[in-house]
Amino acid sequence: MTSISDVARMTPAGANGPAPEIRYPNPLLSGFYPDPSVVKVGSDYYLANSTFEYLPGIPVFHSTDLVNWEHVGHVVERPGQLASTDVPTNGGAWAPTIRHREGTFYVVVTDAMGRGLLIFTAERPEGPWSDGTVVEGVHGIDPDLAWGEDGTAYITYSGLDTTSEKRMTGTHGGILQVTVDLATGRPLSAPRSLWSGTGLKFPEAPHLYRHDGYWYLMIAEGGTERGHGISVARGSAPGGPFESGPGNPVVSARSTSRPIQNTGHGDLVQAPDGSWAVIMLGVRPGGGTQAFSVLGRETFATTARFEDGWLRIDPVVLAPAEQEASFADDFVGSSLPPDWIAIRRYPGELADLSTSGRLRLTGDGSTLDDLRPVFVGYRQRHRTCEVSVTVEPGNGLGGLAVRFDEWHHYEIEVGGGTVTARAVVAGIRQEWICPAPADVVTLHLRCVPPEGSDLSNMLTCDIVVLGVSTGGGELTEVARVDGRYLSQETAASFTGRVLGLYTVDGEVSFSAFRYHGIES
Ligand code: 6LW
Repeated sequence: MTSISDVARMTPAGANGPAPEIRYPNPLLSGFYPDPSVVKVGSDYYLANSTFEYLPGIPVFHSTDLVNWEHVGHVVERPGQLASTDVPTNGGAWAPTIRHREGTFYVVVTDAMGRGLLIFTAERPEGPWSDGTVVEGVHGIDPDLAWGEDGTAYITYSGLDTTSEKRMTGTHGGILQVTVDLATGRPLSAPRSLWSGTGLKFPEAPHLYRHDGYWYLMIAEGGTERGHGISVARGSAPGGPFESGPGNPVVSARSTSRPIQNTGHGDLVQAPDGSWAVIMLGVRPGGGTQAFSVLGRETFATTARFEDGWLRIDPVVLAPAEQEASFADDFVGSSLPPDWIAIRRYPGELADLSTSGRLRLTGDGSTLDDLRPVFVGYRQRHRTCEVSVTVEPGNGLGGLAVRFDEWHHYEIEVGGGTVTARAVVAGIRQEWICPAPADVVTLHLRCVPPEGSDLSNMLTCDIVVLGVSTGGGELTEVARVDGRYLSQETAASFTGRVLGLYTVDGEVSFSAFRYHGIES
């Protein structure tokens, strides 16, 4: 197995350009971990991501080397911090910025289509974090927080109003800035326009940095799809004026055949050796020509440097830390590990772990088509993976699913003596039904590379195989579905695939959850 230190020594042939040095394992965080923000506090680093409608929200990771990251907590871990209960899909926690000043950690974030622009604070990055203070009257996404030399707090943001779903289709106000009283959330100035990029669509993800006498404004532009990139400007004050740098966008995978695409939306940080790194989002599409990103937007890292007073950022290089990884949950603790997530509610509201070795979920009639299914999930982290769980449905109905959102999900479920595999794509559904082979069955979900060399196979990303077995026996395949419909490009949600256990009716017992992923 390749170790992280082996990865750090490898230098591959570069696709589209000279081979860059590999300093960081990539992905840095596999699976749906978009919009990363990072802060250095002494010799410690903390990283936060968007979570949208999933809870707990905004995971916080810790590292001392920017290479190995440990999940230490969540900013959002109790009701009321976000308006998550009824938030529409793609609403919720969008694009946090994590910062630290004078002993306090700050996360500024938009609760899109929810509470609006929020400031959370904590004494420790693990939490507890505050209830969140609304920045009244400031409507935008991707807020950044920076302090001027006189201590003035600047919130710089992207002028897309997500206060309601309707407004999302409105005009884009470019990069804007207000000064704020962080204690009350009260804006102290009217929104001012700053440099908004080179004219590409969706100028967003602004961050301000002070370095060597300049204030640098780094933004993403081009949209969060294939045109995504990062552009840089500089000025002599945090409020500008800013002058655009040479060679913008300074990093983008657009129109290249690099394995990591959509690179952009990043945050700059100084590595322990004094060099610079940008932590940013990207996707790993699979399949020919258009290609489909089933894991959603993940977190990557790349090297950067200041040259002639300007920030240069190297392309992101694929360098998985390990070729294979496994996760098992035998449901022995009193709560689920923090990697489990749920939709518009907390896993703890759903999971009954009172019998060691079993997770019991009690259905309320809602299905995976609904906004708040009885579902606890684990992010798919590898494009090729195998998942299984043993299910005892009793008089209920429940199963194993791969979900992008309520309009896009594939699942296999058992109940009433029947096994049903189902594919739902944009509300269009197909079912495959067979008799249940036993009262207790193991359900399987595999994401495998497409077989065969005909064009339709080459164009797609993976095949999702849904099957059933009993007592450790052979798997009976119930359905095989083209995976491209559960991808960033087709589902068009901001999240990624989540593998999960769900119950529709009755009390269903799950045991021996297994995930095995292979880099492919
Ligand atoms: C986020 C924006 C973006 O607010 O997508 O890629 C939006 N960047 O900056 C949702 O993640």
